[in-house]
Amino acid sequence: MGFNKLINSKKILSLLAAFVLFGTNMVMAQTETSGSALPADAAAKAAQKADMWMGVGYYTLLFLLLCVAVAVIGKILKVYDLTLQLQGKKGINWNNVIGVICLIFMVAGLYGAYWSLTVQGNMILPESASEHGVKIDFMFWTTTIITLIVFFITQVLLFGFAFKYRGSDKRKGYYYPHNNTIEKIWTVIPAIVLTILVVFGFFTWRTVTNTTEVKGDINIDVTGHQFAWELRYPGKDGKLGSLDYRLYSSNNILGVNFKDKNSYDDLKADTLVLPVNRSIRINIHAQDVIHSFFMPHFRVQMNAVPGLPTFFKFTPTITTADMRNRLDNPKFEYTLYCNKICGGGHYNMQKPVRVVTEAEYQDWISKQKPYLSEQLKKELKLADAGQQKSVVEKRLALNN
Ligand SMILES: [Cu+2]
Repeated sequence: MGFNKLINSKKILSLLAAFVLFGTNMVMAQTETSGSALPADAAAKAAQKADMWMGVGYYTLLFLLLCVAVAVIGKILKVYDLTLQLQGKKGINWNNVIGVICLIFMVAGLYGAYWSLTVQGNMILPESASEHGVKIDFMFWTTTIITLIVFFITQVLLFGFAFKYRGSDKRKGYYYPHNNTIEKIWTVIPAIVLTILVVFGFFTWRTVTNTTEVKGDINIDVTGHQFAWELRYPGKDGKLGSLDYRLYSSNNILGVNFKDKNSYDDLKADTLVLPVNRSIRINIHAQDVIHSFFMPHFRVQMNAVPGLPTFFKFTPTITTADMRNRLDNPKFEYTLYCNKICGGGHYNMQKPVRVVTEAEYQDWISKQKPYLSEQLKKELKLADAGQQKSVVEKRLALNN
């Protein structure tokens, strides 16, 4: 192969592209670590990230090396085969070689699948901590078991047949191009199974999301922006004031509309605290790009779309303390994540979630600060905080 031909080869070019890509990633990871002003925590995180990319690069190179080794062994066998033939001996039986490789591949592949299921399967989420999550888990396991059975049968048939009916001088291949009955069977059966799974999923999703407003619902507003979640709880009236993005300011980052008197006692919170066994309605907003409200332990996920408020209703069933006991992990915390890759700080868009008893919840909520802060009152040209509520209300109305 001439040099020009080598350079023109698509394989060589894609290999080079892969090297360049990994090289850039490693360099980027390293420049991030080299920042000296980073706090210890961030530096540790950056180092971890660099390690991860080094790991990816290492395994990719190892894989490429393995490919080269296999190719070299193949060439050596080919030369050996040709030498045998030159000496007038019977060459290597390639049908047997390929047949055995198929069997090895099947055993190694099935073991790989088993390993993945047992080792990585251990990292799966614990039991659902919400009422509807049990239904979603049931659907998940039904799909997993059906696909596992199909996977096992098809892989064994595929590689087993390739081995059993490998080329041989003793028999001749039977030309069998088409059979309508077989075509019908392998079209109709998967179609029925998939339809059942899809309809099952459709009805499960319907029962999860087709909810009506109930009086006892706890309404919580969650707003996503790059890169944090903001929480707003209703005050004693149990109602949240409306939002208007045009009212946004540095002191009113949610753009709460203070013309709406329901907003006066709204509360600000740092942690999403939920009372157990109560129906929770999360109203989901976004201020810049699409985020996604994701609480995997509760099997809750809903996109946060700018200009289009969404909501998710669910009932948490296991308190944080209870879950810690069940998992035998005193440090366990439920977490709220963003599940849309919304920008550079996406990975850090998290909030702790605590599920507590009703009494603990009442105690916690009584300690939360009002959203209508002193600065905000000044900004809205309101009188001192000591004023009577009725006066505040009048002035609010005037100033809006
Ligand atoms: Cu996000």
